Amino acid sequence: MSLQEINFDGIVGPSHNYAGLSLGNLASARHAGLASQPRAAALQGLAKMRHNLALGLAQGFFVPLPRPNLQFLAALGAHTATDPRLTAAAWSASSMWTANAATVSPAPDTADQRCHLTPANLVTMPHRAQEWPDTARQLALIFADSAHFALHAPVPPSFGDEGAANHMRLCPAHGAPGLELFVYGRSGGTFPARQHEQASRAVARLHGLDPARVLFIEQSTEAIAAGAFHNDVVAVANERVLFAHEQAFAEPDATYAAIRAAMPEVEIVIVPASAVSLEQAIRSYLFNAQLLTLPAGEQALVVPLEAWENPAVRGWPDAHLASNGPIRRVLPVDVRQSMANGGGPACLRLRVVADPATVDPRFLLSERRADTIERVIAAHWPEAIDPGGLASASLTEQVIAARATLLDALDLGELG
Ligand code: SUG
Repeated sequence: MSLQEINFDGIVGPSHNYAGLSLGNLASARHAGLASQPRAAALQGLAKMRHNLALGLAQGFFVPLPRPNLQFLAALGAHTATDPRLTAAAWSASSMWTANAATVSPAPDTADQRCHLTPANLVTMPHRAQEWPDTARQLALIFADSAHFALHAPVPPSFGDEGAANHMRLCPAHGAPGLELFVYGRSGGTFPARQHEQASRAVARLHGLDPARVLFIEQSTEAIAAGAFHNDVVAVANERVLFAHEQAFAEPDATYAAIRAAMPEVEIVIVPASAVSLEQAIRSYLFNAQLLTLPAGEQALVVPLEAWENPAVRGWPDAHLASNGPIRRVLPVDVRQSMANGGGPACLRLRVVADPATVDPRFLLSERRADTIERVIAAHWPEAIDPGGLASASLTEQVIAARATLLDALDLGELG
């Protein structure tokens, strides 16, 4: 049994568009109404997956959910011409951000030594709340092996749960028992706090975690007000390393002390606001990075180009690399189409620690499977979508057919 981290990225769906649906997500608001490029978006996402595969890392994927979601509109007594916001919600390709698909507790952390997954209910935003039933169907296929995986129902509303985006895990090595950190927000600020403390506590209980190996941490209200709608916009963890902005947590000193008490070998890398302001961190998504352990054992930070090319932000990685800190490589990737909707490299992936042999192999990426996916995207994904034209019959037909072609090419007809 060889446990390793597998990153499951969401393939960007053919209906990817900029409708400005997410209050508190500044990039989504800034790009509202602009034309999107679904084909380029999906190819960028695939290139990121290939990049990580080439580093020697295990890579999986989730396929896009069915869009437009006509059942969602029907349940509201609506149709595509009722209200442009509802239409945009039914068309949203937001399931690409699989960090919000579920919370995952690897087997070494749980009472029954199985990997536990709870799909996120995403109740704060209507366009996201429609995701979980189809996400749960996909999880049930990928992680069908019940000797190794336990799948839960989502936490009931009204306790908002946004999944792994508000969950971090520190451990000596992926396959060893870890310390799980659940970050929640307190409501009442300018923007919605999407992760409810009770949702985090429910997930920890349902997953059978040892209370001594779990911390519940409040996100700082200033981070949420500045546009950190998820904790993964200001912090990321991998094995022994926690990489966070100085203003990520409500009570930073108490938080670091509690982490150190539970895991003395932790290396906490804090970026001070004097080096990168909260505003610059959120605009560049420096922290919405994949912190990965490369096969040789060193840690690499996969950052969006926006962070790498921003002179005000770039000084920090340059100084850290020169200081021989725990992050040894910084690798930029181009996911601009996703970034324009507030989704960076970390949002696009769900981390699962498992033996790849226990996962449905149809969802694991190889160069060959990547070629198949790329061919389908290049031939069938729309080149551009104007959010004003979402309901057109020809676009609807194209988007439905594109997904069906992908499922067919991947032998995943049962998700049709
Ligand atoms: O929920 N954007 C997503 C971005 C999610 C990023 N995920 C993580 N940080 N893990 C969101 O706000 C934009 C939709 C629109 O405006 O059309 C959107 O849903």
